[in-house]
Amino acid sequence: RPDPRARVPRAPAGSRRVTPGLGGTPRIVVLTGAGISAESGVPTFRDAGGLWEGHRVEDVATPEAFELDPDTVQRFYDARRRAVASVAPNPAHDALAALERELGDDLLIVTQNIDDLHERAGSARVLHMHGELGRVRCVACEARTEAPGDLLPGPQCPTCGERMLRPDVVWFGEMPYGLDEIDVALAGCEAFVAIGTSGAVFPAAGFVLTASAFGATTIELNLAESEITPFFAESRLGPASRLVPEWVG
Ligand code: BV8
Repeated sequence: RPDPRARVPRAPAGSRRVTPGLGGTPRIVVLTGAGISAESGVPTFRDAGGLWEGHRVEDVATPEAFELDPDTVQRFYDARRRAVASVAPNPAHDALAALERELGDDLLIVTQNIDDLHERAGSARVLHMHGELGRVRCVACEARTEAPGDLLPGPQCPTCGERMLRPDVVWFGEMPYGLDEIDVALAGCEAFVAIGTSGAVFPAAGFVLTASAFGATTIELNLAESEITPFFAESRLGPASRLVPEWVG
């Protein structure tokens, strides 16, 4: 397992880098993972034993898999898109939306999840670093648009008309979205809170070390100990639907 410390830029003691011109950075950065959606009925990667519809995520969530067997990958994401449409946000999503109504831009939610449960709970400032099930990207013209429904039948790109749409999600080996904005937020925040993530996937797994290197306090809310529990100042164990409303207070 890679040591996350190996990937974290060392912050000079006492430095708090804030890029000028980006205005105020959020006071609180929340990182959510599959665990925050578990009680809504969206299976997590780890609890499903890493298997989705009988596939290992690493075997279908890669550009190579899409190259080799696009129909299986499209079917995998069409099934997940339909499943997410039939579930609802839980009290953990609702509590974060209430917190945003109170804090506004002082709160940034960075989510690894590709579902839209934060938005459906009312959160507006959500950075989907691994993309979104509800959006597609055209392989021909790179346009990113709303998903027109299932991709297996091969619908046309609304921008260029080509029938080369793929899910707008970040696969293993692809560059996550928003890393510059996340980097600035981690350097300037006062608190970093991770909710329902195993810390198994990078670069998200290293965010706690960056935030604490810049002096933020760090809290983990998780059902069980994770790979990154040791790097948090505080770790609270329990279901997100109870821990998050308690933390928001
Ligand atoms: C990249 C979208 C280059 C698709 C996803 C060594 C070092 C560094 C990197 C690597 C390395 N080896 C390989 C890599 C690269 C790789 C990686 O990290 N691989 C892993 C397997 C080692 N990373 C990448 O490829 C990333 N890109 O590195 O680009 C780069 C380099 C440097 C800097 C920048 C870029 C891209 C990774 C994105 C992959 N796409 N999703 C899709 O969803 O289909 S990742 C996918 O898996 C999810 O999005 C999520 O991020 C991850 C699963 O993690 P979790 O969300 O944490 O979910 P999990 O099931 O694991 O855990 C659930 C947790 O919830 C548990 O802790 C459980 O206890 C808890 N829980 C359960 N129920 C509850 C609960 N908690 C509270 N309440 C409950 N009720």
